[in-house]
Amino acid sequence: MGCRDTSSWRCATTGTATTSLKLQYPFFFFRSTISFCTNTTPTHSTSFSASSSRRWYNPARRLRFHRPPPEIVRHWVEADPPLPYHQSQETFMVVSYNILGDRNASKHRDLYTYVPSIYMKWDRRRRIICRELLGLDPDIICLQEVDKYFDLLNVMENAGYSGSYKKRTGDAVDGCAMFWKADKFRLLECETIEFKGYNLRDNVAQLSVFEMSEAESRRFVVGNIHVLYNPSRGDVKLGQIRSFSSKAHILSEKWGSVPVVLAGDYNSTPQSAIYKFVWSSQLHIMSHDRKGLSGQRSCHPANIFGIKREKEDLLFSFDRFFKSCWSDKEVKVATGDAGSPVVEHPLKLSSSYAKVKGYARTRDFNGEPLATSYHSKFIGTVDYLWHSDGLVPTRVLDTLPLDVLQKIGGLPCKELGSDHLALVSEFAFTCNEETADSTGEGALVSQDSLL
Ligand code: KL2
Repeated sequence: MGCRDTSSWRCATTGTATTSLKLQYPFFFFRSTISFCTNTTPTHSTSFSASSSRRWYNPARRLRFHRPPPEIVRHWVEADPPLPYHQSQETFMVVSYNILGDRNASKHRDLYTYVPSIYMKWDRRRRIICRELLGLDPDIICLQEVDKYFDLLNVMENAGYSGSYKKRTGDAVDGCAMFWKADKFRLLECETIEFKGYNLRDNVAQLSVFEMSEAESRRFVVGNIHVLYNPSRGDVKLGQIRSFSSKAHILSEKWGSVPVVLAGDYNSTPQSAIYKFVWSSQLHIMSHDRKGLSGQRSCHPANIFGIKREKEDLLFSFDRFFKSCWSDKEVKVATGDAGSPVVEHPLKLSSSYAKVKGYARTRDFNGEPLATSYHSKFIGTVDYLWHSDGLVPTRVLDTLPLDVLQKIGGLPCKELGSDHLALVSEFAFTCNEETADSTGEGALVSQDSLL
């Protein structure tokens, strides 16, 4: 485990990305790698100690003004304004992004048949991913499939972030990484989960407790998880999410029942029983086909785009006809108790995107994005930003419509560095109604004082 707390210099990325309805990319200056970024109206000057001493090789050629084509510009959607005394002034923006590990990109090349090789190269993808992240100017970033952590840490530290990393156990080379603005938050505690310790495979998760530097009463837990991929092991997925929620709840209670954000790639779709489990906090597993719990199997691009598939996975067709039963061992993995057919978790969670209405072209009937991931064998939603009571999403960065993705043909592409889209939500703290003042201004109540 490696929580590092550093206070490095900040680049001037403040402003544009968070104030506009559209995602406005700032200007970028490239060298061989992104070493710093700035926007048109820097808010403060900084001493670029390491980099400023080096000369540009050819400044005119190196200077790039980056603007994505209009169809892949993502739009901010604002929450219907809640009553002002229900939310606080302090907000923070969280990103959840599966960045497609370099090893996975080469190991599963069959998933990227329509992607030109240059768009698969890590150096290029890293530049695009960092440019997108820094352009968003988020407060907290939760990444999955990170196998070149120090490449990212280098860029993120230069932009004023601190970071932590947890690699998966076993043979895997990737893991979860979290970055946060070092000057805006104090890291009070961080914890990692190795699911292997619970007989729940080699996946991992991170949990951090933050305090806002300028409002010490504002504390919250952020979790970051990459749930097991295997589409037929819904029992393991349930077990991982159950343990993750339980650990997050314990940390939340420890720091004064503080609110929780659980970001990550859950490898389960919004139509699935696992999704239902996350938002309703419980699931009777016996009424569900064990191998279909995650919903991943009905998301082949050919099915979604209405194109006839030449051949279907034989195993999948077989599974569809024969419902898979539950052994005692699988029940125990899912619920934690071989004698209990009900799996439960302790948090009451809502999904940010489902709470903030988007455009019909980008959302399903739940309000979830139609797709957060797209490659040759899958198009659909598996990434989420869940939050507990105590927080409200004030806006989210809408995803892309299916027809736009279909036109692109597959991710990554020229403009997008991963086979997933970054999910982005801004949160405000909700205020206790009795303690809100009569002017309608949110009262700044310490969570501790409410105990
Ligand atoms: O679905 V993912 O991609 O969240 O985007 O999580 C896993 C998959 C990731 C880490 O295990 O690697 C990808 N077929 C397709 N994708 C796979 C496979 C596979 N057999 N195995 C791993 N991944």
